[in-house]
Amino acid sequence: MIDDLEELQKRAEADIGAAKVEAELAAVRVKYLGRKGLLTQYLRNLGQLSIEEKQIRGKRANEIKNNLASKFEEAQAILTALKKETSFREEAIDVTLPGRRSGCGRIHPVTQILEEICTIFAGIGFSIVEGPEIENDYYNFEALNIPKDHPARDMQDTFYIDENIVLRTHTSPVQIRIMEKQQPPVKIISPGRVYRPDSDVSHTPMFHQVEGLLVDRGVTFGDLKGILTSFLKQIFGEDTVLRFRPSYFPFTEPSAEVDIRCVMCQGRGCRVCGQSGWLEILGSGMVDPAVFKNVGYDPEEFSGFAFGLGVERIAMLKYGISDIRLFFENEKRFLQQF
Ligand code: 2U9
Repeated sequence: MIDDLEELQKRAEADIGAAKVEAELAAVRVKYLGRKGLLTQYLRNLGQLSIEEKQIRGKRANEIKNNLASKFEEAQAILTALKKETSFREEAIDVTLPGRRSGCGRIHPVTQILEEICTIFAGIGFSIVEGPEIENDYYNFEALNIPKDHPARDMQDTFYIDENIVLRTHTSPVQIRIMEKQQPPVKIISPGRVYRPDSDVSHTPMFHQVEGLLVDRGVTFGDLKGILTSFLKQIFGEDTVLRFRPSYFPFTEPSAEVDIRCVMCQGRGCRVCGQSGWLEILGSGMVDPAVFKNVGYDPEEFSGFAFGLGVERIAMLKYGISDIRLFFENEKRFLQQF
């Protein structure tokens, strides 16, 4: 029996030594010293022995109990210290590490081009005006001589909010609103977001336009050519070659599209210009007399020209980007190039 007691002590000491965390140590304490613990039971069973045996074994068992109690205390102190040390290490902040840089923001490439276009026209004496992105049928279509049955009114080309309210499909309504309020001379550009339900490599449902309008007495197609030539040479370079090609818009007559010699292949023909050697850059024309009548200008007294361009398209051609959607994905590595 006494050997069992020594054996019990040895095992208890081994178990204490093996406990790696406080919870394990607590389990070992219950195993030996708990109410149903091995040593507790041993002490309880002493009553069955003779007085002499009881004295010897009882004394030894109590010695072992006290010894184990202090071993538990020591182990407990070590594990508590270890836990503290581990948490200190895990939660430690290395104040010598370099800080994390938050990175410096920059102007979006589309905004850069938009600002560049505005700066050029401001330099030629145009004022910059803005207006609502949600428009009614009259300002977006009717006043611009786009009748109800015109293809541009088709549901496919316009986001309708209801029968009368649309997301503007161009910034022209801004110019109608200005002309309603003031008499010529008018010399304005209207930059801003416009909306059309199109989506592919060269169309997004929202894009940016800059439109321009110059109205005065005696404005001619020659003025249109002069101003747009000056603008395109400033934005694409002094050597830019351009051509004016007859076209049709409901709000201008006559109308012309302006092409520049392909910036990728210098006119030899490539994928970007569809082998034609030319790139369509903007639309333009002399303001249709019907539009002047709608705003109360006398078309006999005043004439003017107007033009419109897509900002993303200019940015794509200037930077050689083949997919317009890249501008709106906000991929940092793409944006950081500009
Ligand atoms: C008023 C009268 C006339 C604006 C014009 C264009 C031609 C044109 C397109 C270019 C590419 C739109 O962004 S795009 O898809 N625009 O071709 N815009 S003339 O004419 C006006 C504007 C306002 C009062």
